[in-house]
Amino acid sequence: MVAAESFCQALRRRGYDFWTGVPCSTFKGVINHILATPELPFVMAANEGAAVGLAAGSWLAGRKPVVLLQSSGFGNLLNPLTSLSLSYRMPMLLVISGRAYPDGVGDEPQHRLMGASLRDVLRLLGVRRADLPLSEAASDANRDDAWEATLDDLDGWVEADGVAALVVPPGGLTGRGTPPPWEADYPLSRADALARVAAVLDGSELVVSTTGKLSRELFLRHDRQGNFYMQGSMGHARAIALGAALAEPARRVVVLDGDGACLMHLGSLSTVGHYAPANLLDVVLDNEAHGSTGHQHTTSSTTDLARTAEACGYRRSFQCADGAALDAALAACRGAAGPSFLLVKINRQETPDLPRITATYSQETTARRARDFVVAAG
Ligand SMILES: Cc1ncc(C[n+]2csc(CCOP(=O)(O)OP(=O)(O)O)c2C)c(N)n1
Ligand SMILES: [Mg+2]
Repeated sequence: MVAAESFCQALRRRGYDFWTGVPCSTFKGVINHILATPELPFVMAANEGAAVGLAAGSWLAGRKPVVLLQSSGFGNLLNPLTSLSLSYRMPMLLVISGRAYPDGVGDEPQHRLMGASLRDVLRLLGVRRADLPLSEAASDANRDDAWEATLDDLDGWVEADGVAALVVPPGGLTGRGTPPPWEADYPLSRADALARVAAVLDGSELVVSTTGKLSRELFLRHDRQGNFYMQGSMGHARAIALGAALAEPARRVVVLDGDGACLMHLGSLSTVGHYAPANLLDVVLDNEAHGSTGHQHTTSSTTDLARTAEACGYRRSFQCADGAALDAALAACRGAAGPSFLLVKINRQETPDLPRITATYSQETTARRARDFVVAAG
């Protein structure tokens, strides 16, 4: 284990002065440490590909960038990595949390393919990779030397205008788990908001829920065959719901998204607005944070997602900051032609020990039971 503070200082000593990325729950400590340290200015990117763009831009302006990401975010990063940083030789250091790495074993199933492929993909691309060396013995005198030597090797590659990647196993970086304080607060929790939405459904809807704690909360309290719990593919719940809504116009489809996920692939709001399925209800539970990874802020506090949806062509759009407003908006959407958009401001209260859906349903089962619900009942 390497302390977040020592790790960040070691990068600063080597001249890294532009930090960007997207959080991972196993990086909670290090990202929260960075966010709480003014000498480590961090730009929260909408997605990992955008983080590579930010890093490249900072290099154009004379900086030495580092990008933090989860291994599952590597897919988002692949295009700008290959066609920008590697082809233009724009150096940067990637710090990747290795989920189900390196053998694709353990962790949640959605991490396994990327976990098993990451080493080979990095090698094929010519990215210099090293794994953060971990010592079992906390008292191992050589521990510090080992990881500092690893950093030196990767840094040499970056200094030669290459892209280098440090892969960190879960628990490899530790730090303060608390995010910076949050000024805003709202009466509804994620669980409260879900209960109010669930209360107005008539049981015929296909419900597509986003990755992370939202799906786990829905599973705990409102499990039903018509729920498609997405774990992974962050930011694509809306596209999945749109595909279903367009393919089966007679069926009401509800998407339950988070602010971080909505922002990650914001373009899908425009696709919904353009194709305007009357049978789509789009609900974003907005805690202004990546709640599932430790409440690091998103950029939703300065983006009016309700007006964005309206501007994209949604037929109606509401912003709800409490239970009464949410109930009124849900009532206004009932029976009305969509697409309708509900932005629900929620607080950061979390249900402890949420169950993992995969402990009950395999991902294959989750997908097929939802499909059977739509197709058989259709
Ligand atoms: C491509 C990708 N990058 C990062 C993650 C890690 N991750 C899982 S959930 C999550 C936060 C989601 O935030 P939001 O959509 O606002 O939902 P909340 O957790 O706040 O309910 C992140 C960053 C991921 N699963 N996939
Ligand atoms: Mg959120």
